[in-house]
Amino acid sequence: MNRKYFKDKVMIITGASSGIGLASAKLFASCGAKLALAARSSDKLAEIAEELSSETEVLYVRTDVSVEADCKNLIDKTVERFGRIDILVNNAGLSMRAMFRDLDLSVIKTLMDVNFWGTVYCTKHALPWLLKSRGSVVGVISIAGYSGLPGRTGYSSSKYAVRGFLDTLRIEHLYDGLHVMVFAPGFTASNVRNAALTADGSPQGRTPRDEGRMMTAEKVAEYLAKGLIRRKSHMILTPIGKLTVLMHNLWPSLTDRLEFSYMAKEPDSPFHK
Ligand code: NJP
Repeated sequence: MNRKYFKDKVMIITGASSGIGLASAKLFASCGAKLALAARSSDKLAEIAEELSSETEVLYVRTDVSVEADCKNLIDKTVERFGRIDILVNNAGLSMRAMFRDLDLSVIKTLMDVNFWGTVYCTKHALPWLLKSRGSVVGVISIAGYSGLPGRTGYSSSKYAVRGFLDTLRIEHLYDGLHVMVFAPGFTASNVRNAALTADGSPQGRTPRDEGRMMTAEKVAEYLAKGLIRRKSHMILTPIGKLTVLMHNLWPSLTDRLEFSYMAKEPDSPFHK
């Protein structure tokens, strides 16, 4: 990987307090990027910024991406500090686990607010700066943004929506030098399943899957770096993720049946409640 590519680039990472965002912050700090880190947990961000400040310049901004004013503030503070923006990684995200029939609709609203609107707000306010720098905007979506994931209606909808938004933005700016990447990790070990909302909107508080068998967040961050350097439009990670997307496109009905049986076998599956 050409680590020099990131030297002195000004990079915003949302959801930088944990998982993929945190691993990315560490990787890009080691490459010399100037970082603006965002999340709601400002205490965690303060610790991370302190740790990374031996390697690079780091700003952290407490941000709830579901609040437009917070996203605007994040962009304003970044420009105030660094004078430009080269890369925006819309990574902050929230998942869920429940059947739609049992679901309080506020859960879907919350997921759309964080995953979709959070990406739209940050992108809207950063766009003039990204156009100026001919920079990159990334949306971290999911395989569930290509193929419906049962028990995750709100999650799949929000990630499909981000894909539609960014794929369209890319075409609008095809000849303006803007790089737009839709980035879909597969199952990655992180806090996402602990934080996932259940039918009534309370966090699940545990993971039903074996996190030890998943891709690491550090590996995902490496792929993110490669995608940025090559200015790729789409990246889909993990063999099962690639296979799912391919099969969904070629044999959608068969893939529905396979997904049903795969997810029905998940421990404590909401299918059986
Ligand atoms: O999850 P986790 P990941 N405003 O829970 C932040 C996608 N993905 O690293 O606010 C601002 O460790 C939260 O910070 P805090 C996934 O959908 C994952 O796995 O302090 N920030 C934390 O930093 C998501 O888009 C897998 O609680 C908010 C971060 O988001 C991205 O990868 C598979 C926020 C979540 O860190 C990173 O998730 C896949 C808000 N309102 C896609 N709400 C996977 N892990 O298997 C949350 O395909 N955050």
